[in-house]
Amino acid sequence: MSQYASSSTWSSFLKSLTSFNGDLSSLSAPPFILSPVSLSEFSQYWAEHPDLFLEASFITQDNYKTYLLENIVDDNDIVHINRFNLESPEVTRLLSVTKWFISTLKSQYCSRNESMGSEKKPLNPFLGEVFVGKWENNRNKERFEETVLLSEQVSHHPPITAFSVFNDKNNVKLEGYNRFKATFTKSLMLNVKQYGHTILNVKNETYLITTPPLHVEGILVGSPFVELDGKSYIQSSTGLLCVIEYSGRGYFSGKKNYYKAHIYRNFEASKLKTNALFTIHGQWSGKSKISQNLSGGKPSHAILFYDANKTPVEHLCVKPIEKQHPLESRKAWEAVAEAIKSKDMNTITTTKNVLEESQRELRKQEEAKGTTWHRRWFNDVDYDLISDSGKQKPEKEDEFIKLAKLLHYSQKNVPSGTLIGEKGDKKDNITSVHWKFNRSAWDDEQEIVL
Ligand code: CLR
Repeated sequence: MSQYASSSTWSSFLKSLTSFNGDLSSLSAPPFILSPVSLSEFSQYWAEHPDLFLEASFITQDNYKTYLLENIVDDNDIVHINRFNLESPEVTRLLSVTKWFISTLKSQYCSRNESMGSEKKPLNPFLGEVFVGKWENNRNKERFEETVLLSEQVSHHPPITAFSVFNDKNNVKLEGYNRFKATFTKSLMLNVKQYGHTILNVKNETYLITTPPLHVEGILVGSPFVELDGKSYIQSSTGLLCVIEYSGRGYFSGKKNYYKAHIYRNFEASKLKTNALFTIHGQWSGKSKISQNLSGGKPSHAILFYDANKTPVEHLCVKPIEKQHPLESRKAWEAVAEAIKSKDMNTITTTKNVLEESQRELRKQEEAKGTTWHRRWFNDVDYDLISDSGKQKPEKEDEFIKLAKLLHYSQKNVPSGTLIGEKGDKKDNITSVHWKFNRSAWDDEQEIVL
């Protein structure tokens, strides 16, 4: 229990949650539960293991049989490893991408608990806020070169963050966007549905990645933490598919942060778990093991696949605040962040008001001029090919359309991971607008530097 949980400010905050209207920015929470970090920074969690982010690009026809296994070997597993049969570079690369994806989860969902003692309410990014930086990969500079992160707040209400992570040297790039909807249960648990998707591109292969629903526990006692629910998918352009199922303590395992991932030859095969080629299971915040499914669906001996606690993160390098552009997150929020750190409610309110007031002023000016805020590096593309919204439509060879077909994935603005025909997809009048990265806009960027 947090030392603040019994305070009167916390109990009146809890009371205010019972009339929550879905808009988190309208919740005024006591200072100890406020984070000085903006949501626009969360995009960095996609690559805090830059070596794993790039790994699939090093798996080739020549090394696919041994590459992954050499890198995961725990001494005790040697005898079992030789029995693994990796049939193609495509399969090995999907296993590698799965390992990287699992490695992102601890950063995405546990890092605030580690750095600040609990999950906290992040700063709500303003429209046009950007967060940029790079991983310099100094430990293996020759091979890795630098990986760049670009994150841009493309919508304020509702909050939508678009992002891109790319490594030009190795031709690996990722792009996506995220939005979420949150509701409180009667027992004051926060249920969160994520919207949006991410596409990873490794040389000639692409992967469609969906993000799972989650809930925040521990709010009553003042120490919130995240647990993942439901499923997420990694659909490869080769047809191969990884389905990941999440559960917390006491659902289908006694452990927190538990998951089970199955690798299938394709979507059809995924209808039967015994069709899985490989099964990976464990805790995404701890150890995971992998086994190969032998004929008849019987798993081989499971060997260590990934250990989140033995693989330290590499933090993004961000310019010092003095060198940042006014739209850069840490620069724009500097005064508010300082006030939050000193837990001074009055200064928090006044500094926040300054920022919000100048945003309102900008919106007013735009309205008067009949213009809208110019998105820097991302475009909203309308995947509804029938109705005309006046927005940009996807190109013929669009990767998202191609991958969505393989996964029978809904292209509508429904919770991430919704397949065609599932609840949500069946509703009418849902748009199909998704944010796409515009690389040439970044190449032409004059004002914001890394
Ligand atoms: C944002 C996108 C990231 C993954 C991710 C991780 C944790 C989520 C966050 C997203 C959205 C905001 C979130 C957070 C956990 C808690 C926080 C839901 C989906 C809410 C707003 C905090 C509520 C504060 C309580 C004190 C009530 O890639």
